[in-house]
Amino acid sequence: SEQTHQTDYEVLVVGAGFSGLYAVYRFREAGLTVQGFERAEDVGGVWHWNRYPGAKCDSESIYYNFTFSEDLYRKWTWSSRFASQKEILSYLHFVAEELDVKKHFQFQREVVAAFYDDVNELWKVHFSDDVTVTAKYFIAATGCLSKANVPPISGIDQFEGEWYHTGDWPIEEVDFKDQDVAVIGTGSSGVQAIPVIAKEAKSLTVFQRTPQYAVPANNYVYEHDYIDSVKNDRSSIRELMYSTRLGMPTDRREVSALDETKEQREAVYENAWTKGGFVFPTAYNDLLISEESNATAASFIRNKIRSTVQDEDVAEQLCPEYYYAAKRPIFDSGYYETFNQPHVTLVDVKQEPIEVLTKTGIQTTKTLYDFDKIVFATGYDGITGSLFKMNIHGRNGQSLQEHWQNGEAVQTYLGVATNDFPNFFMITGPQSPSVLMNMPVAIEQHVDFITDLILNTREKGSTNIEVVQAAVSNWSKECKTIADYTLYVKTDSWYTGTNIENRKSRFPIFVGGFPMFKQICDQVIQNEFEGFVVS
Ligand code: NA7
Repeated sequence: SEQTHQTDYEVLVVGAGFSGLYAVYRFREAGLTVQGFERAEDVGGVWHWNRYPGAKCDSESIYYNFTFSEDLYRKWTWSSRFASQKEILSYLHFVAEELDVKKHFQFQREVVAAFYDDVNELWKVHFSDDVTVTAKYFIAATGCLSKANVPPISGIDQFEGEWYHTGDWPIEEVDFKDQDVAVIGTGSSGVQAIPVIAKEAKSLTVFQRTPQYAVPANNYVYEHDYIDSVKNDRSSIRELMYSTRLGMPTDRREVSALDETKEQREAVYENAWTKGGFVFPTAYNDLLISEESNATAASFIRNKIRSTVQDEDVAEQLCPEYYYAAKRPIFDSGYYETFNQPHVTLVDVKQEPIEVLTKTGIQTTKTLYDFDKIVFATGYDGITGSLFKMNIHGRNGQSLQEHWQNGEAVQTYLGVATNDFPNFFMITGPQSPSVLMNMPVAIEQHVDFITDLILNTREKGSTNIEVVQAAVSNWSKECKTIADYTLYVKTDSWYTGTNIENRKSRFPIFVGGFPMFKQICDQVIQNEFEGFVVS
């Protein structure tokens, strides 16, 4: 591509979500020249794109925010326990404003390729508009869920109605009134959208591939007094967040489900069901380790489904079999009840696969369904998809895809860097604990770590940072060793990447929990950033 413009920055950050905003702020405060780039027209990251009806966060809002600044924490007021997409997006606009970082971003600039220049020891980053920018440090603040997965169903172009992906939702409101609507996919996004769309649509047909366990979110409006006390308590809330596995407090009990009687378990699950959110999957400490423990939670939820859904056949079709919470746990607001409404139909695509999209709708092996609108709630090419999309090339022109064998052999050090990609850093990267926890906490820690690393290197009189191959393979082994104890690796999900057709299973996540991860990182810092070399 023609080089029409060239600017040098010390740090180039891609993404203007939680990660990018905080990264740009921290790097600037550290005295580095930094430039951010974002493909959307404004800040927000996933919260900019995920405007589908019912979109909400599953982390409690008082924890789903930055806690590094007293001022910032005090100035923002959350309305309810689980904030809507709209409210979170407003929060991120507020953050950008308060930290005064928007001026460091260029919007509607998408990275199409990036190359490490061995000779000049810098990154050359190419954008979709043919512009190339050079920088010393190249930071991917691109998140884990930014490459939408629209399944390769033929005939999409033929369909004459409107279709949408939940992660790429139009800015203009979509009207479902008097419409025949299809939703394909029943993950967190589908389960949030389905009850809301059902309220508006003339008819709703849900295409389900794998039935899911959904537990009530139990959202409620915060009381003023509560919010006031929270604001006065930032430092202890932050400490609590930093000291829990999920990066936010739950009622996690350090007890095996098998150590209690059936009656005790029922009471525990019933209580967790009422409280809602992450209380349920953390009710016992071995739900993701012991198949037997897991089965107790799974059967409790199946019983709830059977007692909620009136039509017995539909109830059975909605009952999942996989290990509970080994896919991302789902929290709902009236999901199963929706199937009691006469205008809502469930289609099991394992029994009745989708063959093709026609002009008027969806043709399965059994029926042609006509629709005005089709919603793809089909998820993402998670974790590695957002990185591969940038076509990053390290030493000797090797692409990240080649380096990680298309995502099947991901190797990083602490989720932050990989060998042969000098001065390239990832926030919430593969093999970090981020996707299994409350993201903003992980983000603060990752960005702080990278900033310290850069400053430390500078103190040593250098700017070049690389990770040692041995550190990378050790970390990857450690991640795998812990993961192999869990049920995650035995379950198809976007964690394992098997939600994408023809992808072999992998599990690039550190499952030791956040406190252990942070302790390891702090030790690395104390040991003068061991595992990194400065040249
Ligand atoms: P998810 O959780 O990956 O869910 C995607 C859903 O789409 C899931 O039910 C899939 O079934 C289904 N799917 C995917 N491809 C197809 C095809 N080809 N045909 C039919 N159904 C399909 O994505 P979400 O957006 O809901 O949630 C992503 C994360 O956002 C979530 O985990 C939270 O962290 C927030 P499957 O189960 O793979 O059989």
